[in-house]
Amino acid sequence: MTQLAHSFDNAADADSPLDIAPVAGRIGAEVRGFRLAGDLDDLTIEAIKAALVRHKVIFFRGQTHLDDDTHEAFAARLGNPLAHPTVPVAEGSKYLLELNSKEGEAASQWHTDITFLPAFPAASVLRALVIPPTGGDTLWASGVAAYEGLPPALKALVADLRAVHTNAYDYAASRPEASDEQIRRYREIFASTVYETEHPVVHVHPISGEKSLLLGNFVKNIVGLNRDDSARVFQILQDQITRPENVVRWRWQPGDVAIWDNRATQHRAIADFGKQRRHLRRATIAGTIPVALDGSRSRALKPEPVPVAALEAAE
Ligand SMILES: O=C(O)CCC(=O)C(=O)O
Ligand SMILES: [Fe+2]
Repeated sequence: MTQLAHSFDNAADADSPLDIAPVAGRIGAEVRGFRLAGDLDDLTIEAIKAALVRHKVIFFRGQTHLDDDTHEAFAARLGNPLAHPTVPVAEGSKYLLELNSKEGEAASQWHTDITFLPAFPAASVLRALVIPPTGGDTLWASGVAAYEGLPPALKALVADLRAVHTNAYDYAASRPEASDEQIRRYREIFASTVYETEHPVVHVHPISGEKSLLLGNFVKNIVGLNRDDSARVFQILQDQITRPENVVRWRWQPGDVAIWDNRATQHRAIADFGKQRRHLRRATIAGTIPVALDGSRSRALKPEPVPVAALEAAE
């Protein structure tokens, strides 16, 4: 496989058997004329995985033939499926997460999926069932392009930083528009068990070896800084990740599937669709424990601190 000149180059790989059309300059590509299924051969699966690591998020239009079973069967070909640790699975599915909006609610804060766990997901596979005629696009940002774009002084700063990620954040404060029902759902379901994990702010991608910034909405604080400094440093880095140059925006059609490399990206929905219905389902693939630039690993703080050796054994 040809090497990227550097990660800002989002060009298609000439050796890929897939028909790949990059979408934005640094992230995102459409795989054209392809039918996803649970029984794809190994070489095709390897080509999809390679495109995923290269482009960070890949899009497949027109997959209206997929149902929950074939969605799950395809996702299971990419790795070990992982159900959300606190949210019950979508009705009738084995491990899909339901994202069914009737009141305008959406995951509209920048985040990386489930980073409050040590071995947070490697990839997510999101399938659009119902999409409003206007609005409800999704954005993805490249943590790799963000890291590479940092000036040397900020690269030096982040090299040793670690951040605590948790699912127990102040939901109501971060979403003043949330309904009482949404706040209740957050407390009683999403945060029913509190998880906390300390991750490096920069980690080394386990496949590409690229360095990627790892932050997002589940970050509670940066270790060793007071609250105000933590918030300021977080914001400098978060702004770098979400710069439009590091982002791709996808206009959904029903039947579209987006697969993202959750180790190298953040994403968010755009909550501009009022009370129109918007319904998607997501499969999630288990990941490994991030490794910092100095070789150290992320570590679980809650529910119980887990010794690194036990985590390695469980990988
Ligand atoms: O609704 C969206 O566009 C994104 C939802 C999300 O965050 C996810 O599926 O992980
Ligand atoms: Fe998400």
